Amino acid sequence: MPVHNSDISEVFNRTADYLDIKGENPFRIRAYRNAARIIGSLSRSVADMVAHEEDLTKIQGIGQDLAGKIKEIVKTGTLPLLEQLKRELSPELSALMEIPGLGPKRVKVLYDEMGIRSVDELRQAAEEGKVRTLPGFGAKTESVILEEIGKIKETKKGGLRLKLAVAEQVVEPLVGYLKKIAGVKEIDVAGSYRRRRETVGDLDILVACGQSCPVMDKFVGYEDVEKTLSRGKTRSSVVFRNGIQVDLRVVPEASYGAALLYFTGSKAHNIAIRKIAQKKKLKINEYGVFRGEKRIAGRTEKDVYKQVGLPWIEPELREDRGEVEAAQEKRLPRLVRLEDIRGDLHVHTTWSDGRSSLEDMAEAAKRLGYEYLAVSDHSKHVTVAHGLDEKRLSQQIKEIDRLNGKLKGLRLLKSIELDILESGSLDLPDRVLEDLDLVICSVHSKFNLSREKQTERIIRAMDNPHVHIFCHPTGRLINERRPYEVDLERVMNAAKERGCHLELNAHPDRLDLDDVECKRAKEIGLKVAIATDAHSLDDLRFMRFGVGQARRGWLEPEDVLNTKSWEELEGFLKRY
Ligand code: DGT
Ligand code: CA
Ligand code: CA
Ligand code: ZN
Repeated sequence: MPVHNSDISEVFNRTADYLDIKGENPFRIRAYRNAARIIGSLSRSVADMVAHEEDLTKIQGIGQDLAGKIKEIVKTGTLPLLEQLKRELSPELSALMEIPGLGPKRVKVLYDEMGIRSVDELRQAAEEGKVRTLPGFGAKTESVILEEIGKIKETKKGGLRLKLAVAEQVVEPLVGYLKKIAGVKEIDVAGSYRRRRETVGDLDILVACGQSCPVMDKFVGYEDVEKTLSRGKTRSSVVFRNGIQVDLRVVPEASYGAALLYFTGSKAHNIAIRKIAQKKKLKINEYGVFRGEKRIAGRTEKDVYKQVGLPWIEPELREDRGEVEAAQEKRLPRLVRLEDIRGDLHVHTTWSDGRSSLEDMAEAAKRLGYEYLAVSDHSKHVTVAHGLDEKRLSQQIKEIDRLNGKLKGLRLLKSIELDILESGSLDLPDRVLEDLDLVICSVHSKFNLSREKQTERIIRAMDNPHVHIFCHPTGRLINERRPYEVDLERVMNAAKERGCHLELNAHPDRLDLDDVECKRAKEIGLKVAIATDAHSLDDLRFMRFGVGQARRGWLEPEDVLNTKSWEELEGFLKRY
């Protein structure tokens, strides 16, 4: 059974966590964390590379030793070291570390001081008021822990939602495999996946094929399938080994469009469409549009929409957030597309914590057809990322000038990702910012300020007339870290007043701003920069996730800064 990159990364991270709790050598721990990060952000399947006997050491940052461990994980799904650590300490420490606010450091204290080895033991100790007595905990932390334990129970009930990028890694090979089966005429992944939601609950695949097509047998026999939940002629459900449920439905060609519309959803959109159909005395379902007994549409989505008097609606809009009314009034947006994007405005290189060189990043951007690429390494306050001080920044500027002299067709923009300090001041002086084409800034620490203080801090940063873009505006990490407390509407209005812009960070773990916030930014009249925050060549391809989220937020090319040519963009970067 193939192992996904995210599984490998998880094994490395777990191993690092356990070593941390055991109090092992920090360098050894860091090596595992680096490996997790590198594998987690690769766009190629490592299991595939192993299957093709490719040399893993050609992956940047992977040496002989790690290559051997990766092969071990691909083969067995785990590492002997991790299994031994689990036996030695407790297999349930992983679950403890997943509680927000409880990293390996705190779990170590719980384990060392009180011998807590599982979530249940922790809950009991917290309920008895014992946790607050531990060094670095306190009554507040104790009550937060109890609250979070309650939430785990709730989300477990609702089931795990997979990040879109992870779902993509699972579903693309599956679709490739199903497509090749003789008799398959059409295939689409419907549901939330097609609507490009940031996470998906399950995957809904739709196939049109003739009689006696073996697609169902091949589907349940697919190598990634761990369990078959149900199996029928027209519908089967299976669970993949990473826990995701995949439904396959087979429909006749004449109903394909109606079924695609139905299973793409959202449910709220479907209900809104059905209401319109009913007013026209039509019946609509997954088989077609019917007047009495007669099917009058069903072959394509477009036919179905047409019969209810609507133009085709882009899947990303189908959330019943005004798209049906907009369609009726012929004012649907012309959503931004990946091809509209002319450059990336936030990337890192080996000058700070990126894993690819400046020159390699430039070449990769050229291959993507970009006209410009902003080199925005971290500034000095972010020491863990080797942030640049004044001196190194001016060295980098010289290097960019040199490269710009020889790169044809791509312009490297001189940029920096400033760290916003707790006070709202920035960590490099104004005189160095004057030499840059683009200044972006973000919050990397002190996530727990009050809403008022966090909002003030960010607005104060934008008071600096050199700042152009405020990045990953809520700081959230999908499924991992909630947004910090901030009055985003105030931040947006302040940005607007100052001629600043907001980023939609396209990293699939962030997608920050989210869809609803993008729409709000547009309504306020702000422009959004869709940028990848790439730390490697492969990461540059995260742009597609950002574009998906922007489309869900109704953004059109004119709402997005990096659909403009550099000449136009330069105009937009003038502060008021
Ligand atoms: P997910 O899987 O939670 O990320 O979200 P979806 O949207 O993929 O939802 P899912 O998998 O439960 O169902 C796929 C689509 O099927 C859904 O978007 C709309 C349609 N659908 C499911 N149940 C109903 C229903 O009760 N009524 C209507 N009108 N449509 C439904
Ligand atoms: Ca679904
Ligand atoms: Ca489903
Ligand atoms: Zn960054």
